[in-house]
Parts: sequence; C-alpha cells; structure tokens
Amino acid sequence: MRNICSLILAALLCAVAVAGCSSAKGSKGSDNAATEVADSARADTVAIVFSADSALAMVKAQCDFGPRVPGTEAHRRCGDFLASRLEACGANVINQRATLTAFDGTRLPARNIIGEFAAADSSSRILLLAHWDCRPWADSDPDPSRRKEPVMGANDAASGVAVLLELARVLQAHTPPVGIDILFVDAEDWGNHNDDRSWALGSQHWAKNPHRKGYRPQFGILLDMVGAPGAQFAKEYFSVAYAPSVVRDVWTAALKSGYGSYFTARDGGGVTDDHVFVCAAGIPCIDIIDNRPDSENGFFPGWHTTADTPDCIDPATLKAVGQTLVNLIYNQY
Ligand code: AHN
Ligand code: ZN
Repeated sequence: MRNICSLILAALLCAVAVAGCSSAKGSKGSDNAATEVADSARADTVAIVFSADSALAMVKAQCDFGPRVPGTEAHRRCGDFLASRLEACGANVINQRATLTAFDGTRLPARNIIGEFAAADSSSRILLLAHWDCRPWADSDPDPSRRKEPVMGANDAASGVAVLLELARVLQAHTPPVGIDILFVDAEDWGNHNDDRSWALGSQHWAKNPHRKGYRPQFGILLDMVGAPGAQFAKEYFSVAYAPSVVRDVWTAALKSGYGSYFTARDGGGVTDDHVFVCAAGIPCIDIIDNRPDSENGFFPGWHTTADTPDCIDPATLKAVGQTLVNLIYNQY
C-alpha cells in the first residue's frame, strides 16, 4: 500500500516537475518575447497621460476661492478663473449669463461657461460637462447647528470640473480626433428635495438656449462627485435608459484601462442631475456619478455636509475617471 502511495506521489511530483519545466521554458522563451513586445506596444500607445496631481491642484484652486455659491464674490472670481483656464488651454470660450429664479424665489446670477476645442478635421463633437456651483446649505451635515453653512464642494462638484480642466490641458497638448466641448454648468445645487425641477437650473437654461444654434454633439458625459476615495460608479438609471451605447463604451474603456474597481457592473438608481435635461434636449448623455447603495442618501459620506473639503479627495479616483476619458477620446488602451 505504502509503495503504491509513493508510486502515485512520485508520478504526481514528476508531472508537477514537467509542468513546471514547460512553464519555466515558456516564460524564458518565445512566449516571453511576445509578451515584452505586447507590453512595449501598449506602453507606446498609452502615451497620453492624465495627471492626477494637476487635477487635484485644480480642486484646491477652486476651493481656495471659498464656497462657489451663486451671488457670492467666490462664485464670481472662480467663474473668471474657469473661463481663463479654458482660454489658456486654447479653447474658444463662450460665457452664457442668465438670471435664474430658484425654488425659494432667490434670483441667481448664473454663468454657464463653454470651452470649444476643435478637432484636426471633423464636425463630430463630444460634450463633457460638470456643475461648478456649490450648494448654499450643508443640509445633510450630521451637526444640525452647521446645516445653514455653505458646502465647500470639493467633491460636489469641484472634482468633475478639475478633471475637465486637466483634460483641457491634455487637449491643448494633443489635438483630439473629435471636437470636444467642455461645459461648466451653474446653479445645479440650489435645489429642493421635494421638487426635481428645482435642480440643475443652469443645465435647464442651456438646454433651452444652446450656446450654438442647432448644436448636436454625438453624445454627452456628465461628471458628478468623481473624487472620493473608493468611489463606485454604478450604471445610473437615466444614463442606461437614454444613452445605453455611451454607458457601454465608457465602461468598456474604463475596464480596458484597468479601472474596473471604480466602474462597477452594477445598476444604480436614477439621479435627477444635469444629464437628464441634456437628454431631454435630444442629446444622449450619461452621468458618471458615485453611487453608494449602503448610505442613507445614496451618495459619498460627505455629501452636502461641511466635510466636503479637498483633504477628502483621492487623486486615484480623479485619475480613474480622467484617464478613462483620455483613453476613450484618443482611442488608446
Ligand atoms: C437630487 O438629489 C435630486 N439630485 C442630486 C443631484 C446633485 C446634487 N448632484 C450633486 N448635488
Ligand atoms: Zn450637491
């Protein structure tokens, strides 16, 4: 019995040794050479890099003005900063100003800021947007005495603006194969939780008054809350309903780029956000938005609190979103 056992054991060891030898031989031989070629080819193609550090600096630059609540000095000055950043990156900048009335009757001096980046040769365009205003009240703050303070908005939504500003720098350095329009929308966050139409006032205005007559990009991508550690970009309901092929292409780009841990396969709930009004205007638009099914409100822990500050931004999350967009735009994986 013992002999049979040791015979079987010897046979097993031998098989393992042979398998080990063949794999060792493979890794030193032609297989490895092929892998090296593939790696260097990939390194050659992934030449356009999105800088997470620059994006983080852009989050801080916005927050340094203070909360960008419509009607405040911080809002005015940051609006000028955003327009000048786009201009410095070579965009044609259009400022769309309007006085919009909030649900509580407040008249908001709103400013949508558009930066147009031309393609080498193409009339086909992509719209990328984020809201740049801050909520006037931290009404979800755990401390009731702080709920009337404004939100600093590092993640909601300086993060999305910062990713697009860093992308603007990339677009200046590398002419894109399609035209890109960056739209910073105002007055998103002066909303009332009992009224869907009280949100996204800047987008609603833009949808009715596009910055160019007959403006028709192929599709739009909205960024909202793209800077928290451990962000989970589930497939938002209205995005899947109105722009399924855009969701598919963006998620494919993210997965191929190695960011599958952020861009999850899970379906998220619906969020009344800027993209809904862009979709209603006939432009298929998705929302890349951090969805936390286990939190009370469905968003990141500091949402609409005084804790939404730059020290809570993770550059790795900015990188996942920014590099995915770069790889999608330039077709590099
Ligand atoms: C609602 O809660 C209805 N919409 C959330 C949209 C939002 C607020 N995005 C950032 N802040
Ligand atoms: Zn908000």
